[in-house]
Amino acid sequence: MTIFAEIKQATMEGNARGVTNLTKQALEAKVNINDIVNDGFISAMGIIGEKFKNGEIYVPEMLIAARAMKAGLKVLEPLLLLTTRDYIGKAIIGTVQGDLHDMGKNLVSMMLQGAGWDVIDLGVNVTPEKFVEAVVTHQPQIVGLSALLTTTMPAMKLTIEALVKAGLRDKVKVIVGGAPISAQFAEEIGADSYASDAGVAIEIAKKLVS
Ligand code: B1M
Repeated sequence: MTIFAEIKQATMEGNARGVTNLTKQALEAKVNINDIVNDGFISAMGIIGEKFKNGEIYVPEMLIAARAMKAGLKVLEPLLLLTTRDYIGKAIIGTVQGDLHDMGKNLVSMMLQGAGWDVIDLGVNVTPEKFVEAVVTHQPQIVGLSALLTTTMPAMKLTIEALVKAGLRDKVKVIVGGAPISAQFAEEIGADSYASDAGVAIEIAKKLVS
């Protein structure tokens, strides 16, 4: 079994200690961090999501797997946050109202910081009003919205509408992302861009302000 397969297995089993140790081992072996994230954590979450959909596991198992992934991300965090580039700008990020999924958002947040952004992370279940308030307070160039549920996708639209209503829409670039989101949906709701993953979000954020 490769180290990535071992990380994936331990994540699916919700073995946080195992994930921590294996992630440390992988770093010592100088493997690519993106491979740990994609082939280990995200791949595990894909299978967990499928099992949940098929009724093979329930919310507690999904939560335990998520905690194991969090433990692994904690090991990677110092490296992801390590800024190797010059300051680019300020970004606000949050998971939209009604949605509690935060791992993709956290990954985007960490990678933005690592790429030279000052990131204000508003957390999960963020109301449109809270996004507006944060834009007024922090004056970012980028607003990042994350949603993992089809039922919370409309909250992205409501957030953009709240920015329009507050007269702030042309002061920021809005990036949306999350498993159910698409480029077409981004266009429909008036976002500036859609990012399929954290790496793409970093590239797009830079392009949008340059
Ligand atoms: Co939930 N959940 N969940 N869940 N959960 C999904 C999303 C689901 C697809 C599972 C399934 O049925 N197959 C399903 C949604 C179905 C749908 O809407 N079509 C689902 C459901 C139904 C639910 C509940 C309703 C279950 C219930 O209670 N009956 C409930 C809702 C709670 C709520 O939010 N109100 C719920 C709860 C939970 C837990 C709390 C148990 C837990 C979350 C823990 C946490 O986040 N702290 C959880 C988990 C773990 C999942 C799955 C298994 C994994 C999500 C994850 O962390 N992936 C998920 C299945 C799946 O996604 N395959 C599922 C890893 C993460 C790194 O990937 O977030 O996709 P992701 O981020 C990616 C990209 O999407 C992108 O970049 C990242 C990769 O680099 N990205 C962005 C994300 N945000 C971005 C923002 C950007 C740019 C890119 O710019 C700003």
